[in-house]
Amino acid sequence: MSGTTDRPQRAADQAAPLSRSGLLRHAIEGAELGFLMEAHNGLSAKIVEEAGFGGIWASGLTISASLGLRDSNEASWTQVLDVLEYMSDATTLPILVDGDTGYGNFNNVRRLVRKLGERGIAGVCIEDKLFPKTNSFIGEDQPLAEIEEFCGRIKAGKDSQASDDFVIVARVEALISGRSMDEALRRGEAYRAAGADAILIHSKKSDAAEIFEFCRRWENRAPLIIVPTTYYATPTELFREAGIAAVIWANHLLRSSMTAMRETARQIRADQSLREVEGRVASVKDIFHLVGNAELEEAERRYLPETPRPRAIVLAASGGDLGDLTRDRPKCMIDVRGRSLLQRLAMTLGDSGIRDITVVRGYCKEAVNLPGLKTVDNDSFATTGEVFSLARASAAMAGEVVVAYGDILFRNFILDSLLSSKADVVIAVDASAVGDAQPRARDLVAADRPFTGNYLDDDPAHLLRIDNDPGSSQPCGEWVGLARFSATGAQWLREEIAALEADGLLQTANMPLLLTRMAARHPVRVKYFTGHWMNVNTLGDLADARNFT
Ligand code: SPV
Ligand code: MG
Repeated sequence: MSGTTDRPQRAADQAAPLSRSGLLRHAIEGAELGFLMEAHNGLSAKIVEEAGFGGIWASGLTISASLGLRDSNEASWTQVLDVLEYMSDATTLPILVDGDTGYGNFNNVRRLVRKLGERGIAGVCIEDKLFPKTNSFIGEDQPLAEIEEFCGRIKAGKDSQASDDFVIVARVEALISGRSMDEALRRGEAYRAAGADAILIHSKKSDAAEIFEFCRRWENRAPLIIVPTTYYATPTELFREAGIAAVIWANHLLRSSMTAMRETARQIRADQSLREVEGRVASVKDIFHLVGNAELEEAERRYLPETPRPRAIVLAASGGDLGDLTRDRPKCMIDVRGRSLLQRLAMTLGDSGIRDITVVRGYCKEAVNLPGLKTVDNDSFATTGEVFSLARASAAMAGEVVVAYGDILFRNFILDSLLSSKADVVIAVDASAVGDAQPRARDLVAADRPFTGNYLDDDPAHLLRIDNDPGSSQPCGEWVGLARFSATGAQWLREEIAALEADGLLQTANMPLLLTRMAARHPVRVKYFTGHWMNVNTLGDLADARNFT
C-alpha cells in the first residue's frame, strides 16, 4: 500500500480491479512499505480515505473506546461487526480488522471470518491471547494461548474464508508478555506454517531494537506488520530497510479527536457561547461534503419526480463607490477572502437549493462573469433604478423566485426561512438594525407588528412600507435586501412592475417603492431576524465582510 489511493491491477487480468482483500494482500505482499491508518467508525474511515491512505486498521482499542467501553471484549463481537459494517460502507478502502483473540476458540474464529467476508472486510488480525483479552499496554506477563490451540484458530479461519484473497494476520504477543525472542520467533513460525498470511510482531518498548532483531532473525519468511505506538520516534526509513511489509498507525485519529473535542467542550462551557470555536471547528457544510450529500442530491435528480426549484435574481448593476476597489469591477465582484461577494452569494443560494441564478449586470459588466450564472444587462444602469434592472430579468420571474441585492451576505437560515414560508411574498427584516445605536440603517421597514423576540409570539407581521425617511414612525427593522415570491407572488411582481411603468416610474423606482406599493394591494409578509447578515457599502463594511465568512 503506497499511501495513495491508486488501485493496483492484477497482472493476469488487467481488466478486473482487485477486490478489497486483493488490495490488502497486495499491500502486504508487495515490495513497498504499506501503511494502515486507524479508524473506529464510518466517519473516521472516510477521513482515512480522504487523507489518501490505501488501507484502514479497524482498531479494537479505538472502536471500544468510541463506544465508551474498555478494550477488554466488553463490546460483543456482533456489536463490533455492526461498527465494521458502517466503516465498510463508508469507504472503498480495504479494512484489516483487529479481531482480538478471535472472540473464543477455533469455532468462534470460523464464524467471525465468514461474517467479516460478508461485510466486505478485507482481512482480520487475531492475537495469541485468551478471551476476554486485555490491551497489550496494560500490565505485564499477560497469559498467552497454547501454540497448537492458536494454530487451530488460524487454520479454522483460513478454511472458512469465502474469498482466496481474504487476509489472516497472526499477531505474536510474546514480546509484549515478557517472553523470549526465541519464543516469539517460534510462535511466528508456527503461525506461518498454520497458514497465516502475515505476522504482526508487537512490542511495547520505547525503541524498536527488539522489532529489528525479530526482523533480522525472521529472514522474510512471511510479511511482517508492526504497530509502532510506543517506539513512535523510530524513523520510518528504518522500517523500510528492515524489510517490514506494513506499518499500522493504530490509534491516532481517536486520540486526536479526543484532544479536539475536549478543547471545544472546555471553550464552549467557559464562554457559554459558540463565538470562539466557530471558525476552528469543521463546518456543517464540511460534514455534508464528507458524508456525500452531493451524491444524494444527484440521486434525487435521477429518482424523484421533478419539483420546480426556486430561481434567484441578483441585482448587481450599480457600481458602488469603494474607490480603487470598484474602479474596474462592480462591488459584487470585490474579493472577500478569496471569493467575490457574488460568488459567496451564489454559494449561499446554492446551499439552499437555488442553482438557477440570473445576475443583472450594468457597471463594468464584463467583470461579472462567474461560471454557472446567467446574466442580463441593464446598460442604462447609470440613469435607472433597481426596478428597471429587475425588469430586465423578467424571464426569471416565472414560478418561485428570490430577489437579492448583489452586495449582501447572509447566513443560510435566513434564506431557508423565507423559502419555507407559506406566504406569497416574504421579506427578510433585521429587527436589530434600527434604533439610535444604528444610525446607518437604510430601507427602514414599517410593519403592522414589531419584532418581540418572544418565543411564543408567532403571529405574522406584514409590511406597511419601506422608506429611508427618518421622520417616519419608529421603524420595525431594516430590509436585508432579500425577498422571496411564490409563483403567485412572482405574478404580483410582474403586475407591479407593469403598474410602475404605466405610472411613468419604471426608470427611477427602487425596490422599497415596489414593495411598498405591492403591500398596499397584497399581503407582504415580514420575517424578522436579528443580525446574521450584512451589506457592503463602505470600506468598513468590506472589512466586516472579510470577518463574516
Ligand atoms: C488496537 O489498536 O486495538 C491494537 C493495537 O490492538 S494495541 O492497542 O497496540 O494493542
Ligand atoms: Mg486491539
